[in-house]
Amino acid sequence: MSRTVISGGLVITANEELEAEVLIEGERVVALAARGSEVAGGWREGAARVIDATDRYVLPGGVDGHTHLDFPFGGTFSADTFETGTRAAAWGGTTTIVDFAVQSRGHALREGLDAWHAKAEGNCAVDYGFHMILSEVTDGTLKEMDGLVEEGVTSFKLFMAYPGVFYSDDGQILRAMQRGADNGGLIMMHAENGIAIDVLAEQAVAAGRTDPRYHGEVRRVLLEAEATHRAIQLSRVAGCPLYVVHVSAAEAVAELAAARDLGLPVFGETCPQYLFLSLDNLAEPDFGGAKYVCSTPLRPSEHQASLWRGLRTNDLQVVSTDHCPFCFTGQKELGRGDFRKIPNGMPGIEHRMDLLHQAVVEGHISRRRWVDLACATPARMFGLAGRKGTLAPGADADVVIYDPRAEQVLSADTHHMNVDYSAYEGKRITGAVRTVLSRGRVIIDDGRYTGSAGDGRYLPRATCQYLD
Ligand code: DUC
Ligand code: ZN
Ligand code: ZN
Ligand code: ZN
Repeated sequence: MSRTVISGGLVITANEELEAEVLIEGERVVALAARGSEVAGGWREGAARVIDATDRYVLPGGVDGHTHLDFPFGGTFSADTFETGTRAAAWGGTTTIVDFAVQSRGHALREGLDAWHAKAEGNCAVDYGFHMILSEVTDGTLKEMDGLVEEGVTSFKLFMAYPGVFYSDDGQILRAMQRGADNGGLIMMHAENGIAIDVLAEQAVAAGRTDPRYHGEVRRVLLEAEATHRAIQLSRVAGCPLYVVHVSAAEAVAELAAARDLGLPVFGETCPQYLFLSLDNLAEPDFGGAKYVCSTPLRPSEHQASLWRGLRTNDLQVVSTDHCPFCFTGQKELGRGDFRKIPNGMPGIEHRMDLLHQAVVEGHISRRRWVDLACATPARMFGLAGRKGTLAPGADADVVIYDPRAEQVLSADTHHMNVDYSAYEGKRITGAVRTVLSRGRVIIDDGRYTGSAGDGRYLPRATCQYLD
């Protein structure tokens, strides 16, 4: 079996920092040994390859628990395919994604899941799993949930937003939660009161307020907080854990914190766009605000302090991207004259590790918390513990060699996502991914892509391990 040794770096996991060398055999991490030790010297002699990580961090590959590749929205599809999106993920040090398969209304979960397998299989640069979006909760789909959990699709997203499209009412939500309590499936919630939002949106457009900024204004903070509160209470009634996706408002963080203070199994995720961008971006001229239209929306910058605090206090546990890119030309432009028609979503799969390193540099979080939020906890949350999110004997050899002193400027001219703008155009980042291994194979080699479509494998997942 081919041996690789990663030598000279600072190994950082969620739990520790070690000046250690990492021995990889085949697809797995086999052992760690103190830097310069006799044991490590022996490894280096017998290795097919020694990767020098001097002055660099050695991290577990990133786990992005929330992506939408080739995702249908508003009559168009997100611009990254599984091929382009997972390649961009690799460039950014993310070696595992969990994407959302979608049930179409009137159709079985199985049909949606099969369709997503067909999109992904043979095309991915990194390993991937699926959550399932429930667009319609019926007796049939409830029954199907059990089978999906058995086969490794162990989490289900429900929407309190988008009436007529993805929306579930409280009764449907309660029934899906009861099923999750029973079969171990984790319920993920898009928590916004979509019924009220649609009223406000219609009133805004009728009054001529059609620009992108009104997307942010009608999707009120209170309506995220109210839905978050309601989702928590429904999960208590059902007796199931709850994972709230893309939390953006301070008031929603407060709901989660209050629930967690009661000891409830309630979790929250936020995304880099809510930490680094704000409602002001939605007011950029010449329809430029459309680039920042996503839901939940970007908030006034005052909300960021609560999000950072939540990440530090563990009232929020995960940072994922909600990568859902639409090109400005031809896609975002569908909403000129009516912000409701702007496809909701932003690109981000490539820069989560970098933006969170920037947060380390700026003092918002520690290095270990960076790895925890981006690698270890999403792996445990979504049933991939032991294999993903850590560097320990037996884990998949998904490794990122990170240069913490490099300087880079984010730009659409240099990114690898298949989208014609960057949400962070011109932003300076300290730190950069240099080399990436996926199950022992080097797929980014000091700034060169050496992987190929089809390297990535499907990951059947266990149920949530966060409470184990
Ligand atoms: N929610 C998501 O999580 N992604 C895209 C659109 C949305 O509303
Ligand atoms: Zn059908
Ligand atoms: Zn959502
Ligand atoms: Zn999403």
